[in-house]
Amino acid sequence: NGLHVAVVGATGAVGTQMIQTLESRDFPIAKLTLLSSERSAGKTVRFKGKDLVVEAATPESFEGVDIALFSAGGSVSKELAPEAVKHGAIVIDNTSAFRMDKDVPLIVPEVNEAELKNHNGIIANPNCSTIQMVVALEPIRQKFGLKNIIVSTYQAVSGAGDAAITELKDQAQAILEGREFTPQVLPVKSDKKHYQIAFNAIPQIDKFEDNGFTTEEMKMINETKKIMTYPELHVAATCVRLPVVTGHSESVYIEIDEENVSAVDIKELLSKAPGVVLQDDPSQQLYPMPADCVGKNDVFVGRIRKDLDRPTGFHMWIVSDNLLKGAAWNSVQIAESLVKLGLVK
Ligand code: 11C
Repeated sequence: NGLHVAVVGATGAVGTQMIQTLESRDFPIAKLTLLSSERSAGKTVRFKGKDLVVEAATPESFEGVDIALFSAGGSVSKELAPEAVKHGAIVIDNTSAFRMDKDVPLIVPEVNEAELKNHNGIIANPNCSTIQMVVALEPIRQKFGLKNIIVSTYQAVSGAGDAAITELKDQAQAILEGREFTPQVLPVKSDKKHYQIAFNAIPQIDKFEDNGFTTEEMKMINETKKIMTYPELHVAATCVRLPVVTGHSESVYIEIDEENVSAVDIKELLSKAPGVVLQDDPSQQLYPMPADCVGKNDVFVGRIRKDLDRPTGFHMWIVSDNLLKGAAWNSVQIAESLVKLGLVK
């Protein structure tokens, strides 16, 4: 009894978390197929006390699969997600390959779960930094209206994959031991220059676009508007990479529609919001930090305060495990929603 689930990118930073999340949520699985590139095929991964062998992904791998979770990079998704759908699977894609396609729902269950019923085989999982922000801001939009978001991010290296984690650790060690090193991965492996990440902050995540924003910043802008079905919303983002392994943080300034709303009103609202944990007590120095959020599925919010000059302006600090709510947990949560809504055959 249960579903045939496939994980594509099973050995990567997100794929590993997807498998652990499927296990910890006790998702109803009859068969789990683990897929990867040729390079990682043959490795074994433990699931529910058994070692499963990872196979190289081909179009035929999806025969009989009900749900396929993809996190092996955009080009793999572009090539194999349509094949998986042809073979009858519903694809939950964690890459940016299909996110802005009109007929692909871009889902954060706390915000727009109902849109799952419009899917045509592929469902997109948003970018990690977008997800945690919309989970915190959608309840505010619903209750008080929202017209402006200005966000600066403090993003962990695991967002850039295992090679970036290794680079941070190796560099930190080299610096402490007084050894030379050559940055090779961050900010973007395929870009012209690479910079030190250990003991540094890099204001570039993904490549630059012609408008001066990076692709990561444009993802936050465009995906937020799509998820909230709110094209006129003003969103501006500055995305920065920090020497943190896991847990993205965001300093967010918003302007709401209603006047006469207090910081206490926002705190009360968020204390009951789905997927949100309020950690906000300056008298106790209580606020979210990435080190406390690792391994947790929630979005943590604190430092909520009213702007000193603008009556509709508020500031806050939003932190979440980028590999879980930002990726693996949101994808598995989408799968749980599909089952709950009776959308899986
Ligand atoms: C990062 N947000 O932290 C990126 C990683 O579109 O799913 C996720 C990229 C994506 O580097």
